[in-house]
Amino acid sequence: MNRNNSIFSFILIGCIIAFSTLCIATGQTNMQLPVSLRFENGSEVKSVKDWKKRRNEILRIFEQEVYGTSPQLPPKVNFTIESVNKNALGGKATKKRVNLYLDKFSTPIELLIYYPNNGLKKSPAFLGQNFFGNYSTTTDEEVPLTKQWVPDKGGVGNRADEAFRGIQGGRWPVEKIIDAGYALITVYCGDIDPDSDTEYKNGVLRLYENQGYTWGRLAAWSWGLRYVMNYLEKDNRINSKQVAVVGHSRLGKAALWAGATDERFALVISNNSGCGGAALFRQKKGERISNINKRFPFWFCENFKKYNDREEELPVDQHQLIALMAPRPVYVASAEKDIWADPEAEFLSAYHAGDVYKLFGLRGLENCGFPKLEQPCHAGNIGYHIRSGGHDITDYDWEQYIKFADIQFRKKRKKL
Ligand code: GTR
Repeated sequence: MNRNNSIFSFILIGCIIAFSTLCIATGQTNMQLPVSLRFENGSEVKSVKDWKKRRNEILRIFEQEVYGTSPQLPPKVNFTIESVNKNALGGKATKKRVNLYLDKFSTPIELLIYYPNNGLKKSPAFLGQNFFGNYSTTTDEEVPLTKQWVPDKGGVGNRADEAFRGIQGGRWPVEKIIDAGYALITVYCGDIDPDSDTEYKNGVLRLYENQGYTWGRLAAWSWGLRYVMNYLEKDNRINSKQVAVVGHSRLGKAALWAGATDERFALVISNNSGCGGAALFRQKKGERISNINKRFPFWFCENFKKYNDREEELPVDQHQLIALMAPRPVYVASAEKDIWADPEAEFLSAYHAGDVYKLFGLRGLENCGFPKLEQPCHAGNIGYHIRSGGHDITDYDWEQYIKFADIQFRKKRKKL
């Protein structure tokens, strides 16, 4: 290569990098994304009324091709109150343990609930699943070890163990949440269905076996969150119109699907949810469909395997999953070093959900662009931030969720 050629190549590569950086910064992409505001028959979606029909088309595709079909929720919620401590966190909170039962043979779905003792009758709330059992979220010995199967790192030999108590406490800044005036409800995803290919006989999949449902584990966890919502509607200390569903990573994927399938969730928060969560499949820079189907063949429905290395053939992409939340607020968060979840793909998908919000006369991320680290975008109805650090849910993330929820819920609270 002569000198002129190499200078030319150097400039060309520089221009390409600068151009793609600019595109991401403005939210543009040259990926061919499936169009949300066009019906399957090709006609345009022009009004909110049209969108309600189009929404069903998109929901059905996600159900058939990605997450699988799930049963209706049982009409009744059976529960027992296991304990109440009105003087938790030095008197700031009431702590309650509630067990939900799907049938008399099933193992309970155990809820650990903290309500703020701030004199308000009903509190807005965050509901989130945990990875290893409620005992892993706290050093508080009043919370029993889970009796369910736990994955490696959550106990010993797949059984909960005292030595693992509180191992994920850093992900649950209860005091911060209580101080901000929110209740917190956490539940172990494995109480709903174990995160394992071989242990599924212990969860809700067994209850509905041989009834033709195609759900994978993510849909089962989402279904469980919805069942918890049935209970929250009966809990007189929770403002069930202001429940934010939040999840990290695989549980962020489940939180998004719960928000898409159940409009009772007033705010939906996906933390580092990546592939099968907030990230656009078509970006193909982080975890791909073939990777996730290989490592976790039980998370999605069987049809989803058709799209291994064939992302373009999937009739939907994740900006449409985010759009299914509209007009409710939704929040996507990324972490700089979480390349596997692909922050750009998470941002672009949140950005491209904006056309549906616009139809409702609401703002998405159009005035934001791909932000710098620790510069959250909270101005519209789609929130986004990217923070420094890796794959995790941190105090910084929670602080942003609280701020965004404050803006969105506007704190219309009744006094006792
Ligand atoms: C990874 C998986 C991701 C994400 C993550 C997690 O191994 O590839 O999709 O779900 O696990 O849940 O921590």
